[in-house]
Amino acid sequence: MQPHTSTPIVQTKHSAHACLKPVGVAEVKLTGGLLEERYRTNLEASIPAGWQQLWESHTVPNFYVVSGRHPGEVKGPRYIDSDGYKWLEGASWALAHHGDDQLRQWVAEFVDVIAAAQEPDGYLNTQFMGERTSRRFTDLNHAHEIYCFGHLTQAAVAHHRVTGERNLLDVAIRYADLLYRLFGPEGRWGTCGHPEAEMALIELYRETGEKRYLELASRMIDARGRKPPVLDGSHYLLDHAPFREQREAVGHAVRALYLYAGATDLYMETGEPALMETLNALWHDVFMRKMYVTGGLGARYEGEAFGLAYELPNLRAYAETCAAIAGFMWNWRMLQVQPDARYADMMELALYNGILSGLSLEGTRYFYMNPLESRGGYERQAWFGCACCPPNIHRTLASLPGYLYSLEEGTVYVHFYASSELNTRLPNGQPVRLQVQTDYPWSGDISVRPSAGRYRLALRVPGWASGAEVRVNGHSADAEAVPGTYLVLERDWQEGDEVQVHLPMFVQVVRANPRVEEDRASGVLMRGPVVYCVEQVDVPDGNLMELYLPADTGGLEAQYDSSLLKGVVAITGSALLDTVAREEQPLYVPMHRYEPPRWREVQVRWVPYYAWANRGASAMKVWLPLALQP
Ligand code: FUB
Ligand code: ZN
Repeated sequence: MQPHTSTPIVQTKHSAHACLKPVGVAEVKLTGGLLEERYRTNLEASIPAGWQQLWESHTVPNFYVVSGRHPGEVKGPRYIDSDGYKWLEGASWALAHHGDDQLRQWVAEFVDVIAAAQEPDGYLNTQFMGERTSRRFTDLNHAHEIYCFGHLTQAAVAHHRVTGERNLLDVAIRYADLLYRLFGPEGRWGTCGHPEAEMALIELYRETGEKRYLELASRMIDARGRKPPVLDGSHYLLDHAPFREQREAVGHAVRALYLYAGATDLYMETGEPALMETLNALWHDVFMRKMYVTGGLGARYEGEAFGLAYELPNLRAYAETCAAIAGFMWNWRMLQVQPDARYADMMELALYNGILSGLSLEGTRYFYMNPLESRGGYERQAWFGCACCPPNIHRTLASLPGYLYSLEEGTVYVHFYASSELNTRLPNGQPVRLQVQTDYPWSGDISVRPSAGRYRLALRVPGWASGAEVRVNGHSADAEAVPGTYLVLERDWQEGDEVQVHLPMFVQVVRANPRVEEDRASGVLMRGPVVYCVEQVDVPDGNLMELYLPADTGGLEAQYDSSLLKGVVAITGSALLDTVAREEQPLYVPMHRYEPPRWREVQVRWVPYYAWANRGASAMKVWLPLALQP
């Protein structure tokens, strides 16, 4: 299927303050490797099963009820429509490469009933129609109406970009126009307790050229932190201070991160320095003080919220899948503003760990919380009463091709390495084709074959990749591969040229800043961007709770095993087991009676964190205490 328009996830083509310009989801084809496998599983298993779940959870039936096509009642939580819209966004991106008739039919059916459900004035929310109409916009704090509009609009933009059809876009436009009448400059101050519409309105502006949507998004950001408050003045709703005065990430993590992403979209259009000052401070707080080693965000169960700086419990980590995705979306926007590799590093960390962990290997079960430790019994589920995470995975994986590359005048940026083909045009109209071959992240060897022509290739050298090397046709590149930067190669490329990137993949013990008290005496194994964990099933000779990481990990071996967890590099080697019978000891003893561990060496296997809990609900640990004693 040929996309009708260009198919970027975030259309920065005309954004004056975005250095990078996007490539379309349809312009990149994943051709092999882990990301392609996850992408395909999403298309073949997750999205179809998601459609069934949307029926069973009453998400789709609600639209049939309010449109008068089916009798019955509207059911579900107030944000349930958004689950359907997120699925629809994912299904629309999927259509960019997957012209499957069945999927197209589901999308068409859903779009049709959504349009039929819309009120003549543009309003659309199954939970506030019919006898509940009088409650429209009476609870901006918690009702999620504008949030659901945001997801509708993101789905509509994706649907329009991929299919060229206007029917869903027109629904979103009618609703956006109603919101503009109510909350625009002629209306009252209003915004949603759950940000999301900011990003969506700005994308709608980019898709339609209608400035009022940008103006409304900007006004919704300005509505926060007013006195008297437009919302409830709380940290939870990010209403405690005007946005430009916020410096610390607080409150509900997904709400906060969507707000930051929307404000970054606004910056790309306006270039207002005060916005970037705020965004830089918030970015530093989130990614330098409040992020798990897996890229997970939002430490606290209470309020699904950010904790204090360095408050990162492992067993009780909340780390909602949606929050890791929201962080990924925000970093993508920061990266478009300025091609600084640290944003791509954070995206990659989240993708290979805290996002992929949200989906089971067979593709139909999900984690909502992504703890870094489990005592056993924690498993993925087929759906949730609050089902925000599953369709967030659908849309993220379905749009993955659009995240691999960006463009700048005369430059192609390669952000993420995956076997893929890029077919695009530079902003000056020059056609460019790249063919990338790699087994990344299992291997750090990457071959890039550019099509002929004069242009620059900007290749990301990940922050962890000490000793990286880049060669062109077998000769060392003139520029040095500095970790945490883009290495730029400018040439008159000839057909048959090959760039070879070598990122040394070695097993590293990673330690946390000592301010993360819980991880102070612990280490985690990483290999490239992949975080490893140990599951009890891989410690046959002892209790995972008593396992320590030896001081010398030089003997650990990393090997690809095609029969394990759909094919992963596993790490095997010795660890130390404390053989003191701890359960018979008192909880606390005076120092002089403390009995240090007595070690026994055991053979252990570490597996990628994203793949845990796919062999039963085993106990699991990411961080292991270091055997540094006595
Ligand atoms: O409130 C809607 C969604 O449900 C949020 O994004 C998630 O964090 C969960 O609270
Ligand atoms: Zn979620």
